[in-house]
Amino acid sequence: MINNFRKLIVLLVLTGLILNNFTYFSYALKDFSESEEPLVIQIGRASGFKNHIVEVPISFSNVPTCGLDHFEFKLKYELEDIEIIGIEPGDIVMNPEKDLGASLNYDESSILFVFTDESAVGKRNIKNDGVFATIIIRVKNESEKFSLIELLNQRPLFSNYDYTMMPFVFKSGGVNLNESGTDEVNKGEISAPVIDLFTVELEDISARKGETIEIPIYLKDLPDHGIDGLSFGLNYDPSKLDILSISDEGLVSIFYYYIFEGSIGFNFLSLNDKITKDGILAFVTVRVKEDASVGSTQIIGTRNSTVIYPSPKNNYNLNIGKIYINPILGDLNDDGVINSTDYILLRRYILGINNDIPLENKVDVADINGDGKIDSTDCVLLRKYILEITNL
Ligand SMILES: [Ca+2]
Ligand SMILES: [Ca+2]
Repeated sequence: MINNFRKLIVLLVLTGLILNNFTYFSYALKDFSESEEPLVIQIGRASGFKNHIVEVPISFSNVPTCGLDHFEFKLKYELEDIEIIGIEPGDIVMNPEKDLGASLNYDESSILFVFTDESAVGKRNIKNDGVFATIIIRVKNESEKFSLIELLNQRPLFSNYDYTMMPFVFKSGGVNLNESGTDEVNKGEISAPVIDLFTVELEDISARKGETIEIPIYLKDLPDHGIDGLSFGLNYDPSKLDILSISDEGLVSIFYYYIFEGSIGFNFLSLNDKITKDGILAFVTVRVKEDASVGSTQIIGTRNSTVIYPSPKNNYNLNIGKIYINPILGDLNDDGVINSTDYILLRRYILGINNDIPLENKVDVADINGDGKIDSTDCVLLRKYILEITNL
């Protein structure tokens, strides 16, 4: 009897839950149908000449009465025309520091916005029409063009608290690149960048073929409040260089990297303490291949993505250097080995018999004792080396 009574209670509770959920769901649907027009996301327009700082607001209208609990959308912009340097949260976002995030992806030249009501009980749902966020932009180019900012169609979603998807419409905007602004809000102004950029830098370096060198990656001009992480990539020519190892200098608590056919990807995170002091972030140990051609080889930097809100100052320049590949000392004909042919070339060169050293900068290969002159002393030293009497 008691058991049956318990079963009845369980059944009643379950029925209650199901009915309750069902009612809740219907309510959401009712709410949804009440809003006749879909949510409209209007990307604003601005005008500016080169180096002007302009503002493009993203405004919401027809916000559903049930409110927006979480949403995400990605906008595409023209990387060669404009530079996105910051985000200002709009009035309709109650606690932007907690609920709003924005990041830039340089590979696809997009900006991603994510809003999640972190109260988790719907307290900060967006219920009003108005400006959601303003994009702060520096005009990079001058042309007759209107540089478009529009939805990048990768599954944007707008949801209410009950996971009901809201219908929406995006209206694109952008920046007119050859006009000074007319209306007050979007008038372009020449001003210093809003964000202090810090610098990630690799200096130019020179190395001989076959030589192994350590290239430092510097952090420069870090902001006083520090940075908590960054990610970037380096592309190099794998026919000329081998990456042997990468070591961090202990500035960061989490350090990831990968090396894959001509590119290195870095990811740094500082979990507890931010990095506040300039210094060497890491060393890349590179071996210049013996058969690499003489000349400079560039290391090209790529920035994959950067969070620009809520930590907008994690934005940086990436100054990437070159490696000048010098020939091997004593290898006058640049064939990768030092032998009697090189000696003969040097001897004939000194005697003025011929000028067959094929390299532009002869001092690089022929000045064996490094005194800046090519003379009989170098000849003697090279001969001793070939006879295995001395090292170079
Ligand atoms: Ca040679
Ligand atoms: Ca010399």
